[in-house]
Amino acid sequence: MKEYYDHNLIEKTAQTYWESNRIYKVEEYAKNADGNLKPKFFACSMLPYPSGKLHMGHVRNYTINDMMTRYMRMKGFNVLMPMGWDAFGMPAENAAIKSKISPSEWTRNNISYMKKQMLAMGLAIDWSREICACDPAYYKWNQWLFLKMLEHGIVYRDTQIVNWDPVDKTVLANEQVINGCGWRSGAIVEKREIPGYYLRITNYSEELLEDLNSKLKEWPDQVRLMQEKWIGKSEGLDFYFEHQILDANGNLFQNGKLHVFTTRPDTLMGVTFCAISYEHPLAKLVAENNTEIKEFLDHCKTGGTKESELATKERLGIDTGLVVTHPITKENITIWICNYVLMNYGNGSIMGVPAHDERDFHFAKKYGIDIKQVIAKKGKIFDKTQWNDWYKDTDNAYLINSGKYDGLDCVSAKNEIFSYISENKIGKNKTMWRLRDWSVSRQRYWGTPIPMVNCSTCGAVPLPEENLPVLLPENLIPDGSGNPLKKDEVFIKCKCPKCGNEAQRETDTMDTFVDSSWYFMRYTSPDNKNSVIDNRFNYWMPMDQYIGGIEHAVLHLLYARFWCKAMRDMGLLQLDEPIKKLLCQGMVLNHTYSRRNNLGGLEYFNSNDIETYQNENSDIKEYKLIKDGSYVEYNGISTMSKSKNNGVDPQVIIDKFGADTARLFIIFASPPEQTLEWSESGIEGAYRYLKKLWKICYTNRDSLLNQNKNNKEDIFCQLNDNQKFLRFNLYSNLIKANYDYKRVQYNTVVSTSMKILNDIESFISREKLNKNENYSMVLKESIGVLLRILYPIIPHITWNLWRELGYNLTMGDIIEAEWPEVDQNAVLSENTKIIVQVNGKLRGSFLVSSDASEEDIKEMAMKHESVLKFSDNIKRIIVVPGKLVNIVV
Ligand code: ANZ
Ligand code: ZN
Repeated sequence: MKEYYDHNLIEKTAQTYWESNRIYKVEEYAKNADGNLKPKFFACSMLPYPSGKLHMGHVRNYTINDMMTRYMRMKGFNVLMPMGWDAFGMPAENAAIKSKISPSEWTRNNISYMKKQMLAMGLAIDWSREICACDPAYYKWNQWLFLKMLEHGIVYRDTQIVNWDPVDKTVLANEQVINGCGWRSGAIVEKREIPGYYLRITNYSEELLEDLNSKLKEWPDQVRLMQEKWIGKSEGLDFYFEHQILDANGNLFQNGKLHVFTTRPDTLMGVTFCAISYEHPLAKLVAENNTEIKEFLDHCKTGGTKESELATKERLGIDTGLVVTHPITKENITIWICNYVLMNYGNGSIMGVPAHDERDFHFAKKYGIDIKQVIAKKGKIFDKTQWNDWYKDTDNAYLINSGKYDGLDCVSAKNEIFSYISENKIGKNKTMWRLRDWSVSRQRYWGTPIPMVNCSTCGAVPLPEENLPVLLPENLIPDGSGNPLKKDEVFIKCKCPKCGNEAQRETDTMDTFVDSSWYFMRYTSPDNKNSVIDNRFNYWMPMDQYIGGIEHAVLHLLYARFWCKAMRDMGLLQLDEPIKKLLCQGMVLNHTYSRRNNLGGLEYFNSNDIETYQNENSDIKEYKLIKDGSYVEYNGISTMSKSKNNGVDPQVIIDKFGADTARLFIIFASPPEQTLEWSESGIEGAYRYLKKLWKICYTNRDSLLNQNKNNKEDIFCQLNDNQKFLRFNLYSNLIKANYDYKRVQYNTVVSTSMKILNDIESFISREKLNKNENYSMVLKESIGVLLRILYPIIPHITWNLWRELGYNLTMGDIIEAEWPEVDQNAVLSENTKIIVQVNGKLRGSFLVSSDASEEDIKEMAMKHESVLKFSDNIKRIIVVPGKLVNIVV
């Protein structure tokens, strides 16, 4: 055994052993020593994008995952922790444009580097199940599932609206539209309709919503709430306003009915305008002979398609000069076209109630439309010049200015107005959903080719299954002017599967969310060439624990849920929800420093490049760049990111201190679900702890190695108080650690193990003169428990010490060692813990039997190591039986 903690050597040795013995490879239906089936546990981290190297967020995610699975393995579970690569997507294309290497080469290089880093972190991954989204062996099944879904009517073709760059003549992703302009050409981006494929996720709206509360009880509330909002069930009234508008042929336009959807029928008497979307057929009709309106519609078409962009857009509108009739008052109501009415929600048209809807309020104010208050509250005064949130409240509110409905509360008014509308057959209750079908076509190169062929006679024709996979050419280098597949003759040219004539292969590829919607299922059957999943799926699924960032709360996790349900309905599996338990780990934060440069932009600096000066006479700190002494500003703590230049490269930490230090710090610094503040001194503290652990084991190696007595029962009564006390503390702490492991409060597992090590340390120093067999036995027992509590967090050092100190001889390798049992005898309440104080200050504690006399306690306190140095100055000793001893000096 080496005298000093050599993290490099220890981690290399352990990792080499683990890899060459394929320690983490798992098989289904594994049995325990008694021949019984072990329960299974499938825990998985969200699939990383191979961007180049691991960042701290990855490291945190995988460390939590790794700790959990190592613990579960010791608890007797058959554990699967797999890993894969979300290897398709835009960044690879952007890198290719910049550095002229193919996305394939760039991606594969990154994967091999990041995999090395994962190995260096000592993750207990079953690499035999590795999945890579850009491997034909994987994406073939994307294509196969796509065709199945087409067969089952879950995939359909329709037009989609995309961002069109008129100069580069290409479709842009939302990220490529910057302030409404193309990122490369700078041209104003237009919206265009092109054909594309959709998945009918909306068929599952009701079930996706329902199951959130009935089947996902172990998901964070926050995620469930976000999904609920995203699905957006809304119950309201769908009715129409009558009108006399004629179409080009002189017939009543849409039968003289303008349909609207409202969740507030109680405000019907407050309608002062109606509004339609710029994409509404009526808008198109009026634009035909009105250039001003046509220009307005054209203007609305510019800008991105991103929802966040639409939401923050300035509210604009134009009066069409047309009117509809109010269903109750029969007054004329003007129709406006306005940019905040969405075509793909409700009817694409609304009744405007400026007094009680905030968007309508601002719109009406801007265009001088009448604002008519119809809802009032006691003690509140309505002010037309300013929006107030109570205007939209229905609680304790009542109707005014509403004729026969005056005085009714909102609920009764809703009912009354609904009765009127339904009796007159002008509308009915309706449920609207915010969720839209999932558009999966991307006009990009680096993705799964959509397995369709476009034939001039037969249209879009699916490829037969035996032609899969449609291979994506890997040698193309995009130049930024659109999808290179479009220019690849070899790829495009093919025969129509239906008529046999020359046809063109589809050049759109699939949204990369397709890859991540079901990859975790494939981990169960990764090598099956003949089917997408097999029997092994039933053994492992549903996933017991999923771990990843909250940024995936909606899209990825909703798509994954949908995908599972769709596969179920196609008869491929029998499962309603794929993921039992979800943990969203918190972000990693760090200090941020910046300065304005000459061009007025913000320039960020890494804390490594900064020196801090503390002004002696005040609290003010100053920050300077080390290289030239110039001042920078401290911006506080924020999420580690490239853009803020405040990242810490995990590799640097691993090289300098080792993976165990990095892991220990990350686990200790914060509970898994909370944010974690990076701290240099925290890293150093973790490193010191490992050195101390090593040192204590090293110094006592002889006692530990030579100790083979382990029949606790019959010698328990022979132990001295010190030994009993250590065991009492040890098992009390084990109880605490068990509790924290169960509730995934991992940071306090570390503090508990720090306490255990301190207890062991003071035990050793107290028993200096008393190193008999019992001493060694208790020491060995305690260190054995400590190593196992720590092993899931810091597997390398503990694996090594376990062997060096001979624990493996009786208990096997620590990886499969049984989780320590609490010795209930040691924590029985016949022992009482007495606290020792000197002048009221806590100095330590010891254990006495519950029936010890005051004299006994006094005597033991005097002998306590922390009191010995005061022996000569003791003035008084106060004993509170069963609690504490205070020594006054
Ligand atoms: C009148 C009204 C009065 C409304 C009031 C709200 C408050 P949720 O809850 O999200 O379903 N709306 C209907 N269709 C729309 C569309 N295509 N684009 C934009 N807005 C639309 O929202 C329903 C409400 O959003 C509807 O109720 C309608 O405005 C508006 F005091 O009708 B409301
Ligand atoms: Zn054909």
